[in-house]
Amino acid sequence: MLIQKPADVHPSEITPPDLYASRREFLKTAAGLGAALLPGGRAASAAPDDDLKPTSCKDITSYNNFYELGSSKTDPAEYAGSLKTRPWTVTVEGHCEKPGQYALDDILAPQQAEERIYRLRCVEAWSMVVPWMGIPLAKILPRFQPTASAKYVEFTTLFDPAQMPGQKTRLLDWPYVEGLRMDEAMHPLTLLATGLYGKELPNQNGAPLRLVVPWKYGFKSIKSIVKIRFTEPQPRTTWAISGPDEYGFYANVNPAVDHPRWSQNKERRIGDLFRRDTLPFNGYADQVAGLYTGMDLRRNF
Ligand SMILES: Nc1nc2c(c(=O)[nH]1)N[C@H]1C(S)=C(S)[C@@H](COP(=O)(O)O)O[C@H]1N2
Ligand SMILES: [Mo]
Repeated sequence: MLIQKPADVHPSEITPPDLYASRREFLKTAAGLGAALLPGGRAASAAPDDDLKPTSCKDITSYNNFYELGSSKTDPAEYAGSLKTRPWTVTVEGHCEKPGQYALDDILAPQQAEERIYRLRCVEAWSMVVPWMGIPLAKILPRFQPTASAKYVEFTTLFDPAQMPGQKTRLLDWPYVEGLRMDEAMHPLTLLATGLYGKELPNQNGAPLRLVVPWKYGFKSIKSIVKIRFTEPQPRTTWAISGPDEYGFYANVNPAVDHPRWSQNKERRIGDLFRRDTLPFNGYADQVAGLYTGMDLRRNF
């Protein structure tokens, strides 16, 4: 992944007043969620007050990583129009009792999308706070009745070079594939996002359906998903294929483990001037560290 110059960052725009009110709601939701998940109701972390202040909608939708739509941060917004997100079908395969082709509405129904404010931390050491709309994956996967052999779940992005010009290049090994261990996929923080800032997901952010795993580097949050496959072996994921020493399967945000070419100790929040400390598990340690008890997270990076 290329590191971008500060000049590529758009100045933050002022939040319109109608969004300001819903922002307060988002904050309440996020705070409530965190508290609900903590044993003994402890405070989440010593993070600064503005730590979950949403990044401007303009920055979230114009500073993107979506290599299928080009490798610069502004390409995805520019080429988003060629992607057709309706009708949309998701194929469910592998170790489950209910494989098949599901229409998008069928995958989502009867669940109602909820608002969740999550930090997004890119391995390139920038970050954002996104008010997502989405449905916890844990409310969707059980419908397919995964069997005992389903140890992992693999996700695949649409492959269609006519709609996704980046796929005419060899930039990555297309289609983009990501995966989670079953317990990570079923964790209550893991979201299938369908929108942001209270609106339908813009194409550049991964419409119509993208994964959001807030304690992992952004590349785990795969966009425009067309396939969900339950597997026994650990899936081979796109960035791990492209650079096995740089992008591991686990990809947990870990300030103690440097990327081979730069430190992961600090990050620049898009819209901020100064860098801030990166938090272990991107600030979600209280909720997710238990998933990795007994694992060496320097080896399983
Ligand atoms: N299919 C697909 N999904 C993807 C990517 C990609 O290139 N292709 N980039 C990933 C990376 S590296 C990041 S940081 C996030 C960026 O999400 P955003 O553009 O919504 O901020 O998307 C992730 N999901
Ligand atoms: Mo990223």
